[in-house]
This record gives sequence, structure tokens and C-alpha cells, in this order.
Amino acid sequence: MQENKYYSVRMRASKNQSHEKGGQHLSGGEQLVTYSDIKQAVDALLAKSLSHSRGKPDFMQIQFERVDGLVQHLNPLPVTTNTVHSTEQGQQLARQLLEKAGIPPQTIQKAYQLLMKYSGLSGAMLVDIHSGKRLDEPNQKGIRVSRMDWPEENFKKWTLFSQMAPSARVKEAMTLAVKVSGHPAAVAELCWSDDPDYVTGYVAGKQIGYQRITNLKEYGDERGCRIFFVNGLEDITDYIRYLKTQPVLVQWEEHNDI
Ligand code: WAQ
Ligand code: MG
Repeated sequence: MQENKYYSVRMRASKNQSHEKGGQHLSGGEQLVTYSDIKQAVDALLAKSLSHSRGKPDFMQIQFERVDGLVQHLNPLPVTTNTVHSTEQGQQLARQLLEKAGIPPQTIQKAYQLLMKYSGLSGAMLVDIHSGKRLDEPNQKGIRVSRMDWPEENFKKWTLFSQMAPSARVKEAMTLAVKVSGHPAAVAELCWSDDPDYVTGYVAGKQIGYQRITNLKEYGDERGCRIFFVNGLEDITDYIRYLKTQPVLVQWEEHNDI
């Protein structure tokens, strides 16, 4: 049955040549769709990269491939929006939430140092909660999570229920956070966009849910952040394999949320 097969559709765009040739990452995107939705996915990713606030790409790649293996269906994380009135207040809250999620303060401190050292990544850094060390390849661009999506209709229902605006950005961010937190090695995630015009970010984790924070950086700043805090005692190779290859679809059911 054709419609039960899923295709991973991915896009990456950069300027001053490709990522491999040292170009600057501008945007990326990943979808997981059935055959009949491939065209729509490619069109959406193309539109995303051509009208991106980080600039015009001079390199772009869009590809799709069939994905084998069972799709894992996961619930969205409970969402909370924390309104803050300055970046400082937002950053302070982010640190508090990370501590609440079980990250020792020294590790949080070290993670922020790593962030200064490795900027301009196109993926996420994996940081061990015990040592505060970076566990993915330090000279690479970070781990890029793919093969996940949230079917539009189900997402729309969730936005109505949760009183959230139905934005593609929220959908993508929640989808990623759900997949990232859905493995035993995951403890928490810290994220804000590298798009200069988007200052809301989040801290997410299995216990604390998806905690949006309305200001985590100054408007105009192009430095983004994505850190996955992991329990280094778990199998990290398996976690990275899961992030890159396990197909995951978010699926909200009203009765789970009441
Ligand atoms: N896998 C790993 N890292 C990624 C991925 C991915 N698929 N996509 C993005 N990143 C990393 C990469 O380093 C980017 O520079 C950084 O995250 C930011 O990505 O609730 O828009 O897509 O209002 O710019 C969060 C709040 C928005 C949403 C995050 O991130 C809300 C956002 P962006
Ligand atoms: Mg971005």
C-alpha cells in the first residue's frame, strides 16, 4: 500500500558556497510525508529557503528518500508560554528550567561556554549532563535531527485546543522537541532561533514539557542555539542513530490532554 510508505524530505541552504565548503548556514527543514504529499513538501521547503530572514541562499539542496521501518507516534509535550520582559529575564528563566529538568548548574555554565566557542552550527550540540562536555563531533556542525513531522490537520486541532497560533515554526519546533525528548538518553533541550526576527525560544524535557520563553535573545541577533542535554551513561551512539533515522510522527489526541 503506497500510502503507508513514508518519505523523508530535507532541505538545507547556505551562502558563500555549500556547508561542506565552509559556507554560512541559512536555513534547513525536514518533513516526513507520504508519496502524494512529496510535491507539497518540496514546494514548502523551497519557499522557506527562498524567503528567509537570514538572507538569500547561493547553495540549496532538497532531497527525498523513502524511509523503511516502523513509524513511532508520539504525543506533543504539554505547552506553557512564559512571558518575560527582557532577554536577561528570559535567560534567567531558561537556566532555572534547565535546573528543574535535572541539569546541574556547572553543566549549564559549561554549555553556555560551548555556545560561545561553537557558533553558526546547522545542527544541535549534545552535552553530557555529568561532565558538561560536548559529545558529538566538536569540529562538525552538530547533529541534524530528521525524519519527523506533525500532520497538518492534527496540528491545527491541537492549536485550537491549546490556543496557540498555527505557525509552521511552532509546529517544527514542537515536532523536533517531541522527537528529541522521546529517547531514554534525553534529559532536556535548550533552543532559540538563529533567525534575526524571532526571539521566542524554549526549554523542553519529558518532565517540564515544552516551556516557551518569549525573549531569549535580542532582536536582530543571528546567533541561534540548540543544545540537547543528555545522560552520558546511556547509549549515545544509539541516541544519535535515533535522532537521524527513526521516523517519528507527532499525534495529538484530545483525551490525553484533559
Ligand atoms: N536538528 C538539529 N538542530 C537543528 C535542526 C534540526 N532539525 N533545525 C534547526 N536546528 C538548530 C540549528 O543549529 C539552528 O541554527 C538552530 O537550531 C535554530 O533553528 O514555540 O526557529 O529553525 O514559538 O531557527 C523556537 C520557538 C523556534 C518556537 C526555534 O529555530 C515557538 C527556531 P531555527
Ligand atoms: Mg533558523
